[in-house]
Amino acid sequence: MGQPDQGDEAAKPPLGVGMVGYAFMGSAHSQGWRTAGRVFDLPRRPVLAAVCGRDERAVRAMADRHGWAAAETDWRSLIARDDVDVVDICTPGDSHAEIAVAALAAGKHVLCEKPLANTVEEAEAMAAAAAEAAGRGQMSMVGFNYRRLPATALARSMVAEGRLGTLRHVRVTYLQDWLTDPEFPLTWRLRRDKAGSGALGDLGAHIVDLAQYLAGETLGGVSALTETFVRRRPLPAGASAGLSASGPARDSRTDDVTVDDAALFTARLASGALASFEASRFASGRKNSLRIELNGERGSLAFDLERLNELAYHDHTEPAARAGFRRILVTEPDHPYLDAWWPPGHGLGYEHTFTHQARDFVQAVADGRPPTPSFADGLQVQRVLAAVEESARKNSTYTPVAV
Ligand code: SOE
Repeated sequence: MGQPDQGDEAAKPPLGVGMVGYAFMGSAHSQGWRTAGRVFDLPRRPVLAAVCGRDERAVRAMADRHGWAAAETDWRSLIARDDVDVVDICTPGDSHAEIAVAALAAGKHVLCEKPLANTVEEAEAMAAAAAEAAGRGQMSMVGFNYRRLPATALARSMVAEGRLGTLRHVRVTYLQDWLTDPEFPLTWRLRRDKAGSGALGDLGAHIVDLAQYLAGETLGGVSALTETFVRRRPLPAGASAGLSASGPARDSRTDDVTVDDAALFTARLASGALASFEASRFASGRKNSLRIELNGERGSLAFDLERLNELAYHDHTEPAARAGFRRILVTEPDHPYLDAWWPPGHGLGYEHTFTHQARDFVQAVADGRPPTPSFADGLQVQRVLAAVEESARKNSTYTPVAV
C-alpha cells in the first residue's frame, strides 16, 4: 500500500480549499479533501481553509465538525480569500454558474458538483469561462464521482483496450425511492428554480456521464418520457429543511412540484450502439441503485453500485461451454486507486469516490493538466438533459443532442 508517511504530507506545499455549501455533498466533499493527502502521496497538501453557507450558526457547526479552519456566510468573501486556491461548489444548481464564473475570474481552480448547471445557457457560460481560465493555468472539473470507483475506472480501461469489441448496447438505471411517500415535503430538489430538473438532472446526469465515459462516445439523440407522479407536496417546515434520512418536518400548506419524478429515455450512440436510461426517485425498495451493463461483440461488462467492489465480465470469445459472466473483485493493488488503500479483499465504499475525486483534482492542479470530466463534458451532459426534456415535451419524438 502506498500510504504516505504523515511527516511527508505535512512538508507538502498547501492547496487551500474553500467550499460553498455544506449539506450532504458538502459533507462528502469534506471527507474527500480531509483524507486524500493521508492516503495518497500528493504533490500538494489539501487544506480545508473555509466553508461557506448562509446560516452562520449551521456553517460554523459544520466547520467545527468537519475541520474547516474558517466559516463564511457570503461566497464572494470566500472566493476573495488569499488562503483559498480551489473553490469547491456544493450548492444547489441555481448558483453553480454565478459562483464558478466569479471564482474562475478571481484566479481560482474550480470543482463543481453535478449537474454542471440548471440550464444549457448557464453551462455554456461556465464552459467558456473555464476554457479561458485554463489559458491562465486554472483547472476546473465536474463532480461526476461515479467515474472514480475502481470498478468503473477498470471498466473504462477494459472498453478502451477493446475487450468488448464493437459496442451494441448500453443499459443503465439509477433508482432511488425517497419520494415514494406523497407526503414527503417540497424540498429544493423538487423545485425547478433551485434544482433545474428532478430525477433527470440529479440521477440522470450521473448515468449519462457514466455511460458516455465507459463507452468512450457521446449520445447523438434521445427519445424520452418524463413524469411527475405527485404534483403537489406539503411545504417543508422551517428554512433549514433539506434532505435527511427521516425527511424534513412537514407543514400544512402545499405547493406544486415543478420537476420530474422519473425519466426514461432511449438513445443512439455516435457509433450506432443503442442505449437505454432510467432515472427514478419512486423505485420503491431501491435506495441508491445504479446499475450499468455494456454489451459488445467480444464481451460484456456489468456494474452494480450496491456491489461496488465488483465488476461482472463476460468474455464472448471464450467457448460457450466455459463462457458466462464472472465476478472480478476489484481490490487488487494494480486496480485503479487501490494501491493506496487496503490489502486485496478489503473493499471500499461510496465515500471513497470523493477521496479519489480530491486526489485527481489536486494531482491535476499540481501537474497543470486539465482534469476530466471538464466543464465542456458537463456542458455536453447538460445538452443531453435538455434534449430529453424537449423530446418528452414532444411526446417522445426523437430529438438530436445539440453540439
Ligand atoms: C440524490 O439523492 C443524490 O444525493 C445525488 O444528488 C448524488 O449525486 C448521488 O451521488 C446520491 O444521490
